[in-house]
Amino acid sequence: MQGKVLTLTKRIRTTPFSPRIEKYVNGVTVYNHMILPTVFNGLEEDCRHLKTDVQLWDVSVQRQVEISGKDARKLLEKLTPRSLENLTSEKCLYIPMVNKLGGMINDPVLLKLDENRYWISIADSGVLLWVSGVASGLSLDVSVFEPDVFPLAIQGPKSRKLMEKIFGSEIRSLKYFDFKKFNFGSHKVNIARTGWSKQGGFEIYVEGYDYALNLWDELMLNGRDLNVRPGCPNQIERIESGLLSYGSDMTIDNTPYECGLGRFCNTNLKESCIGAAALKEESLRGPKKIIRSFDIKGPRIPFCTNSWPITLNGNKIGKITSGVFSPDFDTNVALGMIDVNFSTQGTEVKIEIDGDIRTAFVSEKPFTTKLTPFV
Ligand code: THG
Repeated sequence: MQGKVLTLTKRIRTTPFSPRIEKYVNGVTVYNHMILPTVFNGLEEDCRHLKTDVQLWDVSVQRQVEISGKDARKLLEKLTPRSLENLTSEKCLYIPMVNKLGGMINDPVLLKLDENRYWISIADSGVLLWVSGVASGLSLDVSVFEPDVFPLAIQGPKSRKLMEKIFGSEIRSLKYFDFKKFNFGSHKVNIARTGWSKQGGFEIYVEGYDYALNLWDELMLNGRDLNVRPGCPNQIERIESGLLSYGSDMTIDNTPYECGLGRFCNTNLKESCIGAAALKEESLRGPKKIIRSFDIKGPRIPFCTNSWPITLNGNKIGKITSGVFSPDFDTNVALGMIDVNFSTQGTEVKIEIDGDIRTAFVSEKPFTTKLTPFV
């Protein structure tokens, strides 16, 4: 279906920033029933620019599911195996959410707005229905809904300089995974030091349509000398960095341990969260398969839209779930799920790409370059 036109309907939502990016965007996908740009000037050029300058990303697709009310905290404790003990207001927390079998429901970022009010900033799956269902089943006193919030990510080594121009020097004291309210004119906006790249950056939780375009324009204007451009999560950069994509690299059939997210599961302490028993068992037994990075040798691979078998001596031992050519590492970088028995650093395997057999090597670490620090 490559190259076909995607018919827009009411079910595929645009965002407040759509009018500003329409002209520049060269590819889009659908994520949480909403448009997400995937390419501007080509994946490789977008990646180079992200690593050297600063980009504005319309990541409105990172929908917020708000949980508010007297039992909000109680519900959250059920929803994630991660300990929320040290969660304070103005802190973001990456929280796996699982079902009773320990299967991943989603891997959102949690924000505590106040004691009885939380946002979960979700990846692509039906969290609103899941959370509403759990709340109803437990007869909890909460409301669960998707507020009109549209995250705008400012990513890249020059992102801090750009943010400082608009929000003042206080932005410099914001630590990784913290958030805080800043003024934009008469508006108060939540800004976090987060984002789906490893190049450094921020996410602005834009509320409603009122000031969205004005904020976009201010960022573009103030970023002229920093070579700011519209951008989007970049497949090359995120695969190199080992950032996992729910629905691609992991699904409801995978546990957090299989996804390398075991460090976010405190199942010894949390016996009452959904999936606790299954996760505890898995933590003792150890997962049978695990996500790893891969270096796939040979010429440039095609873009991985489905998955490619990983084999050893003709036996299937896993699958590649995302892969792309990386100009910086001058090789094909990939993520995939592999039998733990063959998951150690440097293990040689074969990958079948549409009938073509390639040699690949397992890597226990992401592909990391020396990052350009914030300017
Ligand atoms: N930001 C916000 N919402 C999001 C994403 C985001 N929703 C969708 C998706 N991304 C959720 N998934 C992730 C996956 C990885 C990270 C954040 C959200 C991430 N991981 C870091 C890492 O892997 O190095 C840090 C994890 C940690 O140690 O806490 O940032 O990007 N708002």
